Amino acid sequence: MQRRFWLPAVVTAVMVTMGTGCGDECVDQFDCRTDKGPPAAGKQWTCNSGTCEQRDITQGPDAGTEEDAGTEPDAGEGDAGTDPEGCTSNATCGLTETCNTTTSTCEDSGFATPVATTSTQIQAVRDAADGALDPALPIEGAFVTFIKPAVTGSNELPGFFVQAEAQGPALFVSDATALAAVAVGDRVSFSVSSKATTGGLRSAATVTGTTVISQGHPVQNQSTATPAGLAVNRSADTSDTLVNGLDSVESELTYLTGAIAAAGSGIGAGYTGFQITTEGVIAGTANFRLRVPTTLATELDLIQGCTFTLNAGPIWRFDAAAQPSAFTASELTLSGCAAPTFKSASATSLTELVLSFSRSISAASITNAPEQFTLTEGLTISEFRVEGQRVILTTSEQTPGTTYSVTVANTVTDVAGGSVASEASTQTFRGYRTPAVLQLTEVQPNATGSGSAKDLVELQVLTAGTTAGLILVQDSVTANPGTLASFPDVDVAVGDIIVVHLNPVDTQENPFRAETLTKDEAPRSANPTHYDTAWDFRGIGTNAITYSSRIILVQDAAGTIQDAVPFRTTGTPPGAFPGHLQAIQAAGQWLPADCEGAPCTNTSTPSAGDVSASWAGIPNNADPTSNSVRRLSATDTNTKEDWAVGAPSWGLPNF
Ligand SMILES: [Ca+2]
Ligand SMILES: [Ca+2]
Ligand SMILES: [Ca+2]
Repeated sequence: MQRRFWLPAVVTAVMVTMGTGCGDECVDQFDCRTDKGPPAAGKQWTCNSGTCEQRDITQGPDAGTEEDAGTEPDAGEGDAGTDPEGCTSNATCGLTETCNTTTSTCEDSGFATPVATTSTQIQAVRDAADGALDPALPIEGAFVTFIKPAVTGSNELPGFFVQAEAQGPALFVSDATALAAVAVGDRVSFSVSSKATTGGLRSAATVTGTTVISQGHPVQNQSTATPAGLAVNRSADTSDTLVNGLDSVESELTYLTGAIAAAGSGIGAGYTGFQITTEGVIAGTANFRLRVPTTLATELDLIQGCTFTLNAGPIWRFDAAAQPSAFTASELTLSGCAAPTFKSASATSLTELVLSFSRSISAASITNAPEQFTLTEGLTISEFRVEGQRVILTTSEQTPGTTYSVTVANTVTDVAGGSVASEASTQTFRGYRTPAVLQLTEVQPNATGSGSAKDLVELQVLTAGTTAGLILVQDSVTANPGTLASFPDVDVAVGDIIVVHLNPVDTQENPFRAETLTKDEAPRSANPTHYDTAWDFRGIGTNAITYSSRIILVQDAAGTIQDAVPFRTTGTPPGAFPGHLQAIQAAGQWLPADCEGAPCTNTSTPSAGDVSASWAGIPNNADPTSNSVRRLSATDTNTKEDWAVGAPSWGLPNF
């Protein structure tokens, strides 16, 4: 149970506009409190037919989380107040009634101010000029319809919405003290001492004397439900009502069903907006968007094409744009989103398998993981967890390199209830293998000619394993072109040599054949660019080395650099070169670690170029017989002394 406050301060403030009926002791509970003092513990004053009575304070759960709110089977038949089977809480009575739990009957709440008067009071605040209100304007007996929480990344004030009648008017209250005292379903009174308008939305910025009169009213029920709440189904309303008529529906509690008509876009820091279509608004428009915290859009994986139901949310606004809003998953129901597809499976350790899907997966849909994820070769599952679009399975111990398959049952669904498409439910993966560790040994950066003359990079295997996930990079992965090659899944042994062919001849008549099974799988006799003593891999598309001053590096799937070398030509390196050099120095991959205590730049002493290996002198239009830049010894000192230009040895050890 969270916060239940009874704030006694207000009574005089709200008394201002009310008088006591002739001959009666009271017209409402405030009279009683003023005349007779505070009620006994656990009691509250009510004014019953002009007489003050103390009654038990209703302690029902908040409406909306009440298990039987709105679905109470016997609260729907006609007059809930005279239901022979009786009420169980205020949530099963009419809005202006309370449940007498002693007699199980709904009774008039005894609060004298008619809801129409409360609406007039709300309208008076909406109509007031911005700024301090003197005297403060009372609002008596309004219902708290919705609480707007603080949202990560947004500096908008949290607050709550009040309303007395389904057709409004409504008001947002951003006073923090009042917010701490109320819950959805409360009937409250307070005085508004300052009013603000932000982005067109009117709010009570400061209120005093917040009093909770009664609690647990079924305010979030639809206005046509029994018992009736304040949420109006506006699915058939047109933009004349919802957008052009925004002043008349702003902040009101709304039920809305429709479709997400476009991808999400920014709609204020921390929020994502989606153009929507409904029965009444048939074309998407930027002035009519469903607004949700970005974290909720991610949690629900909201995408174009989903059908949504906003169960009860306020109509927020920004100037002329109407923004029906939801803040938690319980407020928004999704269906009809594109079915999730099972994209891939890969082992990340001998006992862990990661499955990737196109949409966020519902953890609740996984009720029996061993039956819903079936594995071949006797592999079993002991645990699972869901992280957005990934499902991580704990498996029995895999055999490294063995090919397995995993099939996902169509009972596994995304967060909107869509089944994993059955036609794409099986993926293969190989038992986990240690990633190989590679060292750069030889580079030809200047093979700009035609025919078979292409840039080459040679590497040697320091630690056996798979080359899957390794990448060859120029400068950094975020540079252009950045990644020169993504290595295939090949099991390599210590000492193996790999030759990466960048932008190779690769036509339909003469396709480049990368090797994944053996080093002479594509023999030189039939593939003249290949080396039978090395694994021949290819680069990405036409990516190749830019022959100026550049970093060449190899890194693993986790982003850890395995080896890196800064190469320079003559002349001043490109402006970005020192930054890339500093990055590999910081990663412990190059020495000196700095330039005499300062970052290495093109003007430092020594300069960035001075500490780099030189590949100057390599001829233009080089071919595989031309001089290359090569590592000189097996000892990697991470300095320029490790490298020199000279005769090539492609596919063979350098020394
Ligand atoms: Ca080969
Ligand atoms: Ca190195
Ligand atoms: Ca070599």
